Amino acid sequence: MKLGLGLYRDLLTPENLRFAKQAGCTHIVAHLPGHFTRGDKIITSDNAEAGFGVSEADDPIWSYEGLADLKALVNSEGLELEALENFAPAHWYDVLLDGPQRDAQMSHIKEIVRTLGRVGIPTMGYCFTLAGVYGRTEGEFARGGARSVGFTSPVEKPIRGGMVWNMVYDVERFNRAAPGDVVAPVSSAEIWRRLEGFLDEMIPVAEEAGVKLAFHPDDPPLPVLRNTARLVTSGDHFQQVLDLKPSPVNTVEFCVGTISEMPGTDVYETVARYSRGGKLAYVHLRNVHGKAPAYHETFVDDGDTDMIEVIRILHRNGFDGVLIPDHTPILECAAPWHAGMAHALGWMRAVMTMVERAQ
Ligand SMILES: [Mn+2]
Repeated sequence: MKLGLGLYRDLLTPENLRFAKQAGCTHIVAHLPGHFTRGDKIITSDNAEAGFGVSEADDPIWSYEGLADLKALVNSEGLELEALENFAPAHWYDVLLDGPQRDAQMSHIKEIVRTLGRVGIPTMGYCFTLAGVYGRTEGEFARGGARSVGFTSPVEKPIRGGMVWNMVYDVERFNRAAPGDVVAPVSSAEIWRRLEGFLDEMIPVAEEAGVKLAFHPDDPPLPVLRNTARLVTSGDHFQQVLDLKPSPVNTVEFCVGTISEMPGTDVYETVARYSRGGKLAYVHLRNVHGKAPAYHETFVDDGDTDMIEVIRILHRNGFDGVLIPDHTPILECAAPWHAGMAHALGWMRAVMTMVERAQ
């Protein structure tokens, strides 16, 4: 197993790459859409009306040159670029919403996947969701009053026009805010139909490009959020995604935190089932206390799930991919995000080594 760090767009700097290397990482996952940092603060929750902010379509980092430069930067610090995490909502909002620009946007994101293949980035993570990571609050929820994010049945307003995936893709339309301009309710059958259409077109492109498409489950894992149905909200649902379009490149971005939030799902059985099948592209390790619709995020060693057992199962089943911390509570000090990540990375490195030596 390999240790990685996920870095948001604004954190992809030589200094942060060296931080990852120094903390024992060998791999990087780059989360490109949006600016999840503001100055030295990481945006961990989305209490603002506009969610995680504006999604930009024309960021040059998505070009061949942009991604080749990014890979070269990561490599120059002695690390591998394992995956990109998430298309920008501005690239594919009408794929998610089944809108008039769907086909043009499919062509664009197919081109992005081909570019990953040309540059040599093995994995494209994606999250096929309309409401996205909506409704979390931030508070002193973790051990010792450390700040983390939580979810406790927030008021669910319909999604305003110009928004999807909890980001704004059309600022003008979003600001105009005509009362009836909202995303109409979407049924479970309809969102599965849209995913199937996406996979039918995208999997052959990914196969040809040699890029794994990795599906992230819905976080929070509620069957419906903001009137829109969601796809993978229990451990059984991953298999439905894999069965829609069987292929070596139809894989899972396995978020143990989200799985821990799923009511009625056995985390260890779910980890065992999917890691046995070799369908995990990479793993998000994160712990929580509680289940949807009421939970909060904890330090990796301090939630409801025994993450040592999770790592043991992954190892026993031959998982040899990358584990990243996902998000963590922040530590009260001069470098809150870095300290939170260093704590998680050190803990993970130790457990991975322990489990691998125990054989
Ligand atoms: Mn995750």
